Amino acid sequence: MTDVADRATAGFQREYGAAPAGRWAAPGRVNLIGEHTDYNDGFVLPFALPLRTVAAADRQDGQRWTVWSELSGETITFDADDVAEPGRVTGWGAYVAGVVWALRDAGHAVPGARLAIASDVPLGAGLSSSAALEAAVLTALVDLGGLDLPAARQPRLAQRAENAYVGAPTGIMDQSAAIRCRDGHALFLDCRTEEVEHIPFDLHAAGLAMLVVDSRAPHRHADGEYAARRKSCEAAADRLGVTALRDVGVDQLDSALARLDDDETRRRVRHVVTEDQRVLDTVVLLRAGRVGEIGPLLTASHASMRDDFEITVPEIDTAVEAALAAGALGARMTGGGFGGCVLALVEADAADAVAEAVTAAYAERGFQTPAHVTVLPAPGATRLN
Ligand code: GAF
Repeated sequence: MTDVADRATAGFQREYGAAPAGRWAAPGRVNLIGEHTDYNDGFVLPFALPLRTVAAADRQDGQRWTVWSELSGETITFDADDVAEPGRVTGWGAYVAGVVWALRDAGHAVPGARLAIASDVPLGAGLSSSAALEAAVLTALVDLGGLDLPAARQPRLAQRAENAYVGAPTGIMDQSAAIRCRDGHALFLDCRTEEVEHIPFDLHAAGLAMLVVDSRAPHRHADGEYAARRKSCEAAADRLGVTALRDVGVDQLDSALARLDDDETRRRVRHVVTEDQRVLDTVVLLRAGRVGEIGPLLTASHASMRDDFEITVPEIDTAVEAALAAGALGARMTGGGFGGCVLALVEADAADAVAEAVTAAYAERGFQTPAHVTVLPAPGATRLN
């Protein structure tokens, strides 16, 4: 297939009969560790994928936005009235309109624009295609309009587009990854302060590879279940008298659990509190260059998502078990859950064998054949030449 930036440029040229003023790319992500911790003010450690969404764009007069997407083949147009309040633009266009709405709502003079969008980030695989789209459009509009919005403040705005315009109650991890990640590094993000540290993550030097397996599991009730987990965490924080579950340390976990009266809530809290600690422990190992030693933390994170947070599905658990049985150093589901992808940390020369073992385990259980790829940490959103 042609390069994604070329496809966006060609789409722009065809739709609008001119060359774009520029092209802006933003990546999908995987999360190395720290799941469902972001909306609990906790810690996450995602890295950007070499799969990107590209917006080719230029300004147009007036408060009008015209957007072509290669995925649907449609061109949509909306104006200032449509972005006066959330809800008027729906479907994929809502992610674009949401960004325009959030920028205007924050007081920015958003330029009218024509955009053409192409993407290599698969939809529905839990690799944050929506944040990649938001980030590509946001960086394009910020540059085209010369808006005063530094990169560190952009994720909150893109998250607002998703929460308030699209209506998905996500945390800030995916937008932060799409915008702030660096090549060769994982992004250690404190979701309360939004402070980041770029942690070197050199798989190659360690003789390792990161295998990403798309479970191909249909997202079952993902939206409702995500919202339910978030609610239950917020209710627990309330009952414990803390701002967010981030404020409960692992050393306080037992006493916190003793103050909660139902087992399900106790398990949800245990996941979040121990997961925050696993992120911190992973960062300590990576800072010391001990990449190969993070495997057990990844696997423990998976067990916690499976048993305590209850967000895995049989395809996902099968992929993790098969990868570990075939020699992976660690494996876990990545992303919001109920489908999506599994990460397996493997010796570089074992990647194929581990992938084959997962495929064989799938065949045995009659699941749809999974897709797989090995990835290295890539850069966040950027303007292309
Ligand atoms: C989804 C959400 F969008 C993120 O904010 C995060 O909560 C993640 O699920 C789970 O860690 O990707």
